[in-house]
Amino acid sequence: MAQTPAAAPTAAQLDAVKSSVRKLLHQPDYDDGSAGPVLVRLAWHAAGTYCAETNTGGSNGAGMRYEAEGGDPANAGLQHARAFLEPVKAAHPWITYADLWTLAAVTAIEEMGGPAIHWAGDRTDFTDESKVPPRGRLPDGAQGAEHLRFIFYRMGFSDQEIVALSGAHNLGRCHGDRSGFEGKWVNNPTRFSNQYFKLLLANDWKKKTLESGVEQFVFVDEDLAAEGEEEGGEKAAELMMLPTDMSLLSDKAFRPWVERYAQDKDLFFEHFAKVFAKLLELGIKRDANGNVVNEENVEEGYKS
Ligand code: ZEM
Repeated sequence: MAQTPAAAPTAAQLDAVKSSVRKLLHQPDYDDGSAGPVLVRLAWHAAGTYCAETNTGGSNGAGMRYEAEGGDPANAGLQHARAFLEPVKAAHPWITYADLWTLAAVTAIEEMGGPAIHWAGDRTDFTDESKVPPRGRLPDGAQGAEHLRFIFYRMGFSDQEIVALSGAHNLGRCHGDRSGFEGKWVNNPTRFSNQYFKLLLANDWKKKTLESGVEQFVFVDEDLAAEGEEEGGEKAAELMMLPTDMSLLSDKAFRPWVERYAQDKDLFFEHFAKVFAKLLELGIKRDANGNVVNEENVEEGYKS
């Protein structure tokens, strides 16, 4: 049986969930002090399995609760995001995990200074592993533009949308024990901005091979390095880019969007809000009232 709450939630119930999410964002002992970035990544990886051709994967189901999806090496570290949200789920048991994960991401982005993002609910949770999408559908940061198109065209995104979505790397960091890559893209990784695009263009990124053999691109901010010398300054001042991030610079169709988003924060916010809302709707089919239509990849929904 699907988890079927008795009725569609009221606006007040949704506000209560958002308020609970806001309260847990401040995490002084975790990473850069915020649960926000990893919550955003959780929603992205939940949705980013979508395949338009087969209409499989997508933000419905919350399949990462199961080993088949949650244990995918591509999802390493996202158990922290799920654990942060457990008390919210306990306090608001009516909401499905699939709705909670996506709502938490838009709440976090807004709270970190980003744009308001349209969100609609009514997602349902899988009750077993049978509908979990196959592994291997998420992007590999070690690759380039061709790979990005292969992955994101499968979901139905355009070149412009790929660049806008990549701007999420304003947030958070890479963890050696999760992805193999190390470090953050921007100096203030808990503040949503277009800094990622500015840094991509402004700096002379140099290839660096980590001890593990993983290759990424780095830039050392000399001023910050001098300031922080006593506390191991060089590392604190080092920013990074993935090979896929660098491909946005070298690709003829991607680069103009990097330039526009670097110059125009408002345009980036507008485009990001639109494309992130689209991401969260992948795999969700709605009727004229906005209610989810039950399909193969969907459990029975709210009874409204
Ligand atoms: Zn990310 N991402 N991502 N991304 N991502 C990481 C971290 C974060 C790629 C990727 O390989 C990686 C999008 C697109 C792409 C976030 C959001 C979004 C990390 C580091 C890697 C390796 C993971 C770790 O070690 O913890 C690739 C190749 C992408 C293709 C373009 C999109 C789209 C995103 C949202 C819209 C966020 C917020 C993080 C930071 C997570 C954290 O824990 O701090």
